[in-house]
Amino acid sequence: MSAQHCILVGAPMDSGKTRKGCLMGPDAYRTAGLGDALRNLGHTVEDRGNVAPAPFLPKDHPKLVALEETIAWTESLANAAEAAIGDGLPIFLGGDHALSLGTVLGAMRHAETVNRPLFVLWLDAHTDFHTPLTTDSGNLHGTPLGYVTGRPDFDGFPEIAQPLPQENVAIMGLRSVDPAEREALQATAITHVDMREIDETGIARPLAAFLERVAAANGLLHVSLDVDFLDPAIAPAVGTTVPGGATVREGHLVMEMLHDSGLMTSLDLVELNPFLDERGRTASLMVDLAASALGRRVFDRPTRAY
Ligand code: HAR
Ligand code: MN
Ligand code: MN
Ligand code: MN
Repeated sequence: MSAQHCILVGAPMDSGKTRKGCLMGPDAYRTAGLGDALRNLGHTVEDRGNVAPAPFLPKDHPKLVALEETIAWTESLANAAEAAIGDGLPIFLGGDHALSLGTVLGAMRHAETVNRPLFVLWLDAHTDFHTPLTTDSGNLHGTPLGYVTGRPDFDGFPEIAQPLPQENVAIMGLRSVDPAEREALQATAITHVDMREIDETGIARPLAAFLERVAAANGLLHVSLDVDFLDPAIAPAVGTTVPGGATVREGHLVMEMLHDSGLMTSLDLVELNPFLDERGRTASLMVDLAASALGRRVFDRPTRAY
């Protein structure tokens, strides 16, 4: 993969749930040296600073947390994402996972413009497949995959003209799925790989199969990396820790395979809560994973037979 133009887009969004802190994420990634890590790999890096939400009027809702603010972020991030994807490889620095309501929408609009199919790889302990009606917590960070695949009841959000086909979505790392999500997801063609499957077969096989499908369709690939995909023992800076997550090596292997595929066209780094971190180690690990996705490696892959 040749040198890329990496575009950092800060999305200090904190409205997708009640616990605060993800708004510090973009600055933590900058402090952890994301820009230099990418420059050291030979890429050019442009930091576009932080996006702000469109103007909004907060209202109380009986269940949903910060609905108007989340809609406002979705509008501004969709525009920022659509523009950035046309200019290089955007890396969206979250911010909680509700930011993907906007970034994936922007990627969908761009894909439509260039007339190529969009695929989404969702690396997460959770499916984030709720609708505003099915969520029990009221936290909209649990809904972005429901939104972009065209599930109903996203009143007030930008309309999804052409939903993402279910066949174009793969979720990997699952270990916390609400009953309503499980039931809805099982009726879809979305690829869902839980931690047991990763234990049994390794993560390389399902990932390679998905990447082959993206390549065969000449697709664009948006990758959404939730900190809680990783095991909390190595990535404590997240509000929704679930034990039994991906190891450091499983995380890097995914990123290295993404780099080798040459398919990734946009990347979200989400749910980092620096207030919960330990001496910056989660932010640093996420920076290292992003570097692997952009070509950092120990050696080129050996071609020898063992
Ligand atoms: N399913 C739960 C809910 O809807 C937890 C969702 C957690 N989502 C994130 N992003 N942290 O994956 O409340
Ligand atoms: Mn465009
Ligand atoms: Mn998530
Ligand atoms: Mn999650």
